[in-house]
Amino acid sequence: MIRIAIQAKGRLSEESLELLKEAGIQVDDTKRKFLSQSRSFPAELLFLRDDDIPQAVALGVADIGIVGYNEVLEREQDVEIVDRLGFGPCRISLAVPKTVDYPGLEWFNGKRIATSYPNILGKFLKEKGIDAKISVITGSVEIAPTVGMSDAIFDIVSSGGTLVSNGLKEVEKIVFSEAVVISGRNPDAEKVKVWEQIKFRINAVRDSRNMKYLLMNVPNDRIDEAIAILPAMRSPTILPLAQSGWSSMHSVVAEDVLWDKIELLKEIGAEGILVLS
Ligand code: PRT
Ligand code: ZN
Repeated sequence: MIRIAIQAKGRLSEESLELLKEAGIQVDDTKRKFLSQSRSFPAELLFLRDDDIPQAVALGVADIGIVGYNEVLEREQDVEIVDRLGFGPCRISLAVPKTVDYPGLEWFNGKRIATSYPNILGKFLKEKGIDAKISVITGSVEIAPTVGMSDAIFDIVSSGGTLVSNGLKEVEKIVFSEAVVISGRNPDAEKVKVWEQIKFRINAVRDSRNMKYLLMNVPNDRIDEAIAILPAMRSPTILPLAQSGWSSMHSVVAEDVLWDKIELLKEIGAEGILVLS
């Protein structure tokens, strides 16, 4: 039995649950408890605050965890990043009041910076030789300059809307984050085997999210050109149609190039094009 720690409630919890569910690790989340056993896989889910996930994994309370990379960096626990998941993208940035005529990092010398990420910020300032005072605040960091608690902030930014509505501007992007999978340093062999299974499933789910299944009819004398347009995972599937001179072609195509490929396929005479998720 492998134990997976995920965020109980917050920005990463739904997507973490959804990803595990698509990977065949389902729990009855309507009755979400602190610990829930999966009905479909030898795993149990431990629901925690995101702040506690790196430590839970480092201590072996959970075997693996899904958490923001920002928390992994901040908590400085002995864990390994084994996979990047792509959801929950954000950055941790330095922001100053929008009226500041910002000259560069030296502006922060002698300033007070409010943050919930003192370790990451402390290291960064030290590395850059900036002498600033760090004030640790756990919530609503963005209001600190307005109420006179700090001159600047170091906080998570996603769309940037929160900064703008608090009269701040982003001046330095320091860390880029996304949800990651972490594991302890020395998992036992049995757990590694189960984890490899989960990893395979997660990768398959993640890959399929960005892929589309494409079906079309192609004149037989243009098949070589169609294959050149559509290099699939191995190569496209081709089936003869009842109507002579035509074949049906099936392939898997990355979403970001799908429409360009379809234009090229139309130019070589492909018809009846269908796109499936
Ligand atoms: O209760 P718990 O401790 O588990 O949750 P939490 O409140 O500490 O974290 P939560 O649920 O807010 O975020 C979980 C994780 O989501 C973070 O650790 C990041 O990895 C990731 N993430 C992605 C974000 C954001 N985007 C985000 N926009 N975390 C927080 N924000 C906040 C940010 O703090 C700021 O207040 O959203 C605001 C900025 O958003 P924009 O879009 O206005 O720039
Ligand atoms: Zn938290």
